[in-house]
Amino acid sequence: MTSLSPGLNRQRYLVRASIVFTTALAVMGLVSCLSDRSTVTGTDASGCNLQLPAAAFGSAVVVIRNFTFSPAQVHVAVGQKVTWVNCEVRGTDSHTSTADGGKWSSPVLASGAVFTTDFATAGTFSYHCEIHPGMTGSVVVQ
Ligand SMILES: [Cu+2]
Repeated sequence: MTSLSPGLNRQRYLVRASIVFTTALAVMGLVSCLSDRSTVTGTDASGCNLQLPAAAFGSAVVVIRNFTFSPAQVHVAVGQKVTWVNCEVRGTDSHTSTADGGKWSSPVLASGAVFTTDFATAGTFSYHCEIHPGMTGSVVVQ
């Protein structure tokens, strides 16, 4: 199929760069979530669904875990897609990715669910989780 995009590589770098701010347990979960994305079926030990749909290929990936969007600010090129992956432990917390200005709104994403949307215009777009308004992030399209 398609090779992973520079956006995905950048995402991996950003997640690794944030390791010092997280607990060892959370890091293990995040790293396995990202590094095993080619897994054909289902779940890793932490319960994250690692199978991304074809529509997500070429995306920058934002992992949702421990009530946090990671990275909190994701940078993409005009026309690129962003995919949010709910990597909370299976059967626990659902989240959404909802633009503050209404530009996009995911359905409620149960743990393991994925949402992809594309960004056709440049700008900085803030978003939040409708269920947990304290969860915020932004997409910078340039
Ligand atoms: Cu949430």
